[in-house]
Amino acid sequence: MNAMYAMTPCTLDAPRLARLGRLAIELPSWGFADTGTRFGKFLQPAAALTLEDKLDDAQQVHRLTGACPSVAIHVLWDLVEGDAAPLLNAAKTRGLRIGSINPNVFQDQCYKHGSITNEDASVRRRAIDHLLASVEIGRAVGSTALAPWIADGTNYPGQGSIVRRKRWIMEALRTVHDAMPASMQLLIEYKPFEPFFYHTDIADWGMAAAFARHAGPRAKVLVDTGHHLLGQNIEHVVAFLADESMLGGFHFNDRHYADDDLTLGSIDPARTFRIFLALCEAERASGRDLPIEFMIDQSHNLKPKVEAMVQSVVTAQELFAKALLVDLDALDAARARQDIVGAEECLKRAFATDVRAALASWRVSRGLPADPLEAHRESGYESRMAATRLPRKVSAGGSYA
Ligand code: PSV
Ligand code: MN
Repeated sequence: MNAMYAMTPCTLDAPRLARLGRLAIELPSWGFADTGTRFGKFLQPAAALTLEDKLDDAQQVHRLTGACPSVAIHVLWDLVEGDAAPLLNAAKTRGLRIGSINPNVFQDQCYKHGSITNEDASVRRRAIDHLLASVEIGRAVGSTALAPWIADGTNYPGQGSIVRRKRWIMEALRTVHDAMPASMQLLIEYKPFEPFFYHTDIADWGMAAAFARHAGPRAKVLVDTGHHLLGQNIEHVVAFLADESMLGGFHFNDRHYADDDLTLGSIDPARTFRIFLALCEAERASGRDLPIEFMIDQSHNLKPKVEAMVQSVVTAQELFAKALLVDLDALDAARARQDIVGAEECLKRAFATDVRAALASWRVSRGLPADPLEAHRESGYESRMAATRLPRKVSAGGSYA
């Protein structure tokens, strides 16, 4: 082989495995419940009905992978505003932590024309009050992140004053930021379209970063990997935000067209690998693990939900492991000599390395199943849950025929 391309072998050594072991992935409560498309729901007998069911499912994923100690919750879907003690207890008894609190200012009828951007001051007030109530839930359960998705936007040119709406968002997010305990971060999520189709008030990472900067020092950007226009270079966004100390977290999923909520890495594993590589480079530059929340945001209509989550976690670990394998010194040396092919080969070599056997032994060394997906199937969890949940669903009026 040409000496120029002779690189050190790709091995997952102890520091790399240690870093992998510190990758904690948060599960979304809503990913375990029956959900659908805008055309209908395909129900699953084993899907969760209650918050307790969702936490049971999250516990199963954590038991199998050892990587998912926290669960993101959605206010209104999981609990109403107010007493959060039952939520805290339900998580604790299962050895889990409540992670990000996702307020809900998009489903109530009053938000038809916007929440914190509504022309009606009483609706704006109601939305802010809900965000503040969500902060209180977070405080009560010891959550470290409030993750509001502001779905506001318009469908037609002229429908709203983009500037007035921008200013209302700035005001609202600053109010929320200032109400948060010091231990909490405000993660601002962006999305270019849906549910509105002409303009979205927080359409991209640049707007989210501007809103975050205005809100205060504990406000950062949340990158949902499904929330980009086709062709967006997501790893560039990630590298840029990380270097600006503005990257607060991820909502991981994959997509082919829009916000498809598909299993991480199912469509384009190379992109997820490059996103992880951007993080590895940022971590090397800063000399420490970045304080980022890695969260899954996926809602599966067709795949069994627990399986899809296990698959996503295992895929995240595999792709992070591959990114950790990139020889960053060799990469930098190739860049220094302006060797484009050499640099690209550093990436290709790591991405092509099959890490599955190494990860299987790593899992076993940590007392975990070598193959979490296989262990899940062998456990019979899915059919046990179907047996206990289906009758409850049918008696609640669900139709599974
Ligand atoms: C919106 O598409 C979103 O990504 C937000 O994060 C919501 O909280 C979540 O999906 C709901 O499924
Ligand atoms: Mn999301």
